[in-house]
Amino acid sequence: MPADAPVYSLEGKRVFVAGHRGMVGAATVRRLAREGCTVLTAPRSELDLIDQASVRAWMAKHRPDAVVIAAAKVGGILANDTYPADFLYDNLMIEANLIEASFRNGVEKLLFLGSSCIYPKFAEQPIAEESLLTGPLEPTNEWYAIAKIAGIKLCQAYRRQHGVDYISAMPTNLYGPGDNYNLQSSHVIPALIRKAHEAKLAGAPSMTIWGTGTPMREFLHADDCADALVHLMKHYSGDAHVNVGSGEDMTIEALARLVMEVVGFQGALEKDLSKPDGTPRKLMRADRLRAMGWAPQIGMREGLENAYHWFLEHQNEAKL
Ligand code: GFB
Repeated sequence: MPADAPVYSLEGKRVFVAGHRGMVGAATVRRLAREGCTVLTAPRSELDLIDQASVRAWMAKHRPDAVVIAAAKVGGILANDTYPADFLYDNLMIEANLIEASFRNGVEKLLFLGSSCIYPKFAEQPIAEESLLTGPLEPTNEWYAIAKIAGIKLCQAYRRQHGVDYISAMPTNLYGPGDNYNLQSSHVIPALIRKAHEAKLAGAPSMTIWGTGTPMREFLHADDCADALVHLMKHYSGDAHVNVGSGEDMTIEALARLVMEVVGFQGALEKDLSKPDGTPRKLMRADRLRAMGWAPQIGMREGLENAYHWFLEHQNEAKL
């Protein structure tokens, strides 16, 4: 079968997006609008993903045909390093409850979302999917990584034991509309956008980045990620997880200078060496997804301009 042959049609299906209010979930809901399917979402008041009984009851009542697990407890390097119990427990519960209740209620297609941090700290770059579990993890986010690795394994286990079509995608560092702009819990791109913006408004002489600025990171806009997830739902059925990335990375310092350009802040760059660098690099191989006919459409400058515009439009909503 050609790598890009359709394996599942979303037309007319009821697709539950868990985590629809998050950056990836919201982007996935937007992207699914083009697929002729009915998108189901549930507010926290109606569905507590940490509670097994709540998830089982909701799934039995609504019985979706397909599920996208975009719900997770997420955060940047400092949040992961500060709240290990929350990142491990919450993510284990969310994925276990959703995958088991999906099977219990006959869900025919499920996509589980992991992260590039599942790979060993010093994995050979670019990182192939086969690198999983071949070396020690990055200590600052091993808790989140172990939870996400367990999610991959749980999907594989249900596929092998029960023959269900549950797949896993491993996105790289994501950014875009709906991102978290709280400087303590956010990822690097929203943090740098906010810092550059506030430094510009204040006429500050400089802005500060965490760490040495030498680590390298790959980035993908949330709308590109959502497009890749829908592509995988339609074209992929296998027990191996699939990397979802742009295939290009840059140093944090180069990123900071690009953000300063986009925001229009001309000050100096200071470095707070008391903050962790984390893993030195985590560029992923993209050939498996490319072979299925998918490639990203949003470049870094266009993506950063889009993210900054969203930040300016939603400053009162963004988690500041
Ligand atoms: O995006 P980030 O928090 O997560 O940090 P990771 C990326 C790099 O940017 C690190 C540096 O080397 C940070 O030290 N950095 C510089 C900053 N300035 C800042 C800043 O103001 N804020 C932040 N947050 N970083 C995460 C994992 O690792 O990757 C998560 O902890 C998840 O679990 C996510 O997997 C995708 O890329 O280091």
